[in-house]
Amino acid sequence: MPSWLPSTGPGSSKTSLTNESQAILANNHQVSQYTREPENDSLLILTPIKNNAKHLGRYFALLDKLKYPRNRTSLAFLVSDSTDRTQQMLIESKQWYQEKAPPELRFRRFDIYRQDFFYALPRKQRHLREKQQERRIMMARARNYLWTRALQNEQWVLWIDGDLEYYPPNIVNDLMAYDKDVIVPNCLVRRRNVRGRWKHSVYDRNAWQETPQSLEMISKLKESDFLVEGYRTLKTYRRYLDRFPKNETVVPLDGVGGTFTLVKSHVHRSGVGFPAWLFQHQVETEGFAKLAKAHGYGVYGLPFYYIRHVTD
Ligand SMILES: Nc1nc2c(ncn2[C@@H]2O[C@H](COP(=O)(O)OP(=O)(O)O)[C@@H](O)[C@H]2O)c(=O)[nH]1
Ligand SMILES: [Mg+2]
Repeated sequence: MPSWLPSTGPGSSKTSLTNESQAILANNHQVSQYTREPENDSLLILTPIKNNAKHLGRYFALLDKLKYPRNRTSLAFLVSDSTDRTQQMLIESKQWYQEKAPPELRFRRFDIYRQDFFYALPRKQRHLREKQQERRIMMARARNYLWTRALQNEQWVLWIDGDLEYYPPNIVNDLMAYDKDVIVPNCLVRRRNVRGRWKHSVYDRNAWQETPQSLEMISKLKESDFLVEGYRTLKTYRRYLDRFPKNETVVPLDGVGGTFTLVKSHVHRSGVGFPAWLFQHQVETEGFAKLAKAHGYGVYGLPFYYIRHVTD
């Protein structure tokens, strides 16, 4: 077993949480209305990945805790333009899980694809507004390469980013229970405030609902205008997942991110992928949500079901 992989078992330190984090994330039990026990369905987990070596130990530690049956779970990665040990570590983990690990840890399939796009953006620059359109188009292409190659007969596709810090073990069963075409939890991030205390806030601002003001703003755009969230210089008036009252546990969305996104496979199979061109002013995952809705599929979010992204 590669030394960087987590030792299995409940005490794994890679996924342990502080008391304060536990209190916030324990809320999930109240929000998930009921849990679905998977019968004969199967799941394909897809992760586009690039220079993600330092998060991979936790990535697998979290996967190992998932309650969804392993023998009905497949895993596929698309590695692009990576310059760190990401690819080598994935190969090591595949050898471990599929050849050496105890049978109950084996995945139905474990595929690693490599496709370079020769796109380099220093991690520090990846949130500059002027870089977003090209960066998100690259991501769209990566996601399309991945699902079109990896999807076989699975009923569910789960997109998970490589740099998540926490999600609860029962999340797949919980999300499936809502029985939606596309559904996302609320992806938070933990940052220190000015007084040095940890504070949780919404990380994934690609999950949003249109509002009368946002629709009004959109009506004045040129066809070639690209919209992106989270920039003071571009007000979009969308409603993010932290803007819902406590009684609205499941809400329709018009945009989603890809940090943790459960999709019924028939959505992708019917041709709904990730636009690598502007579709209703959006690309990639938000374009995907818009395209899914245009096809009549239901896209939903859970404002009070939390997962956590690493702190950049
Ligand atoms: N294949 C591929 N994966 C990428 C690329 N850029 C980022 N990723 C991966 O896609 C996921 C989301 O990217 P990330 O940079 O974390 O996005 P952010 O959290 O929205 O800033 C992570 O798993 C990354 O490792 C890319 O160009 N190609
Ligand atoms: Mg990320």
